[in-house]
Amino acid sequence: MTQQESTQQKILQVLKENIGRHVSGNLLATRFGLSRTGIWKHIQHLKSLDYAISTHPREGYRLTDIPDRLMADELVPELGTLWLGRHYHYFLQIGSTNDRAMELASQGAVHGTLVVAEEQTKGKGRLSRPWISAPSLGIYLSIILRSPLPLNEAHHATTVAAISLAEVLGSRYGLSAMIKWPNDILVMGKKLAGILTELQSDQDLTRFLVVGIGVNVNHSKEDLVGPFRYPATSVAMEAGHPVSRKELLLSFLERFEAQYDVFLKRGFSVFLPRLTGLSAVLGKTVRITSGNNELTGKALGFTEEGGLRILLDNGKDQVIWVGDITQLEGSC
Ligand code: BT5
Repeated sequence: MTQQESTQQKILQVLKENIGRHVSGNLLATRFGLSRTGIWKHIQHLKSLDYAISTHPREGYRLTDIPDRLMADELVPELGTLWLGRHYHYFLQIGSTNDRAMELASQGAVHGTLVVAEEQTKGKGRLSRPWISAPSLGIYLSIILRSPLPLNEAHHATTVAAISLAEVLGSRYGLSAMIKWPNDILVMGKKLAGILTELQSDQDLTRFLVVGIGVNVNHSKEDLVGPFRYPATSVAMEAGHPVSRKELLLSFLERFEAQYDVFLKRGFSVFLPRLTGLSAVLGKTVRITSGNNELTGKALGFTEEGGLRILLDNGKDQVIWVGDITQLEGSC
C-alpha cells in the first residue's frame, strides 16, 4: 500500500468512526500532516469511489453512506482470516479474475492471494463457457492456493469451496443451497453460483490452484438475462431482499479458510457426509456429458475420493470424475 493510500484509509476510518457527524477539515489536516487542499483531494477521491460525503464550509466533512463495494479498504480491515485475502487485488473491471490470478500465481503470488472484481468482461466457466458478471451486483473472486496436492486430489478444492459457500448461504441467509456436482450451487433448482478451478502442475503435483467463484448476489430477475443452460437466481431473489456483498464475502472467506485447513490436515473423507447432505443430485436420474460421452443413470453416492457413483441404465455401477449434469429428474 502506498503512503497516499494508507493516509486515505486513515481519513476514511476517522469519517467512519464519526458517520453522520461532521469532521473538521482542519482537524484532519493537523492529524495527518496535510494541507486542507491535501485533505480535500483525498475526499474527492473517496467520493469518486461512491462514498457519500457532504461538505460544509465551516463544519467540515460528513460521511453519510458507505458503498457496497468490495475494495481492499472496506474488506481487509474486517477480515477474520489468517492467510486468505491478506494479499488482496481489487479491480473495478477486469477480463477474468481467474486469468489475473493465474498470472499472479505464475509470478509467485503467495498462498491465499485473492483477486476480486466488481465486473468481469470475460468471466468464464468450464470449457470456456461465459460467466455473466454484471457490475457491482455479484461477487467475482479467485483464490490462489499453493498446497502441493497430488493432481488427482486437486478437484477437492472445488468441493470444499462449494460446501463452504452452500453452508454460508444456509446459515447466514436461511437459503436451502445445494451442490450440483461438481461445481454449481443451486437454490430451489436454480443456479446461484458456479466454481471454476484451474491449476498449474509440476509432474504429479499441483504447483498452484486458482479457485474462481461467481455468485449472483443482488441481481433481480431482469439482471439475469441469459442465455443460461439452467434457470438462474440470486441471493436477493431467494432471500427476498438485497444483502451486503461485503458481509457475504467476509463470511465465505472465513469459512473457506477454516475448511480448507481441515481438508489439508484431515483429508477429504471428513467432508463426505456434508457433501452427501448438500447434494442436489443424489437419488436422482441424471444425464452426464463429458466430451463426446454421455451416460444416464441414478446418482447413488460419492466415493471416498469424491467421485460420483452412478447406477447405469444397464445395471452397472460406475464412478464419474468429470462431467456436466445436463438433466435431472424433478428439478433443473
Ligand atoms: C461455472 O461454469 O459455473 C463456473 C463459473 C465460475 C465463474 C467465476 S467468476 C470469478 C472467476 N473468474 C472467472 O473468469 N470465472 C470464475 P459452468 O459449470 O461451465 O457454467 C457456465 C454456464 O453457467 C454458462 O454456460 C451459462 O449457461 C451459465 N451462467 C453464466 N453466467 C451465469 C450467471 N451469472 N448465473 C447463472 N448461470 C450463469
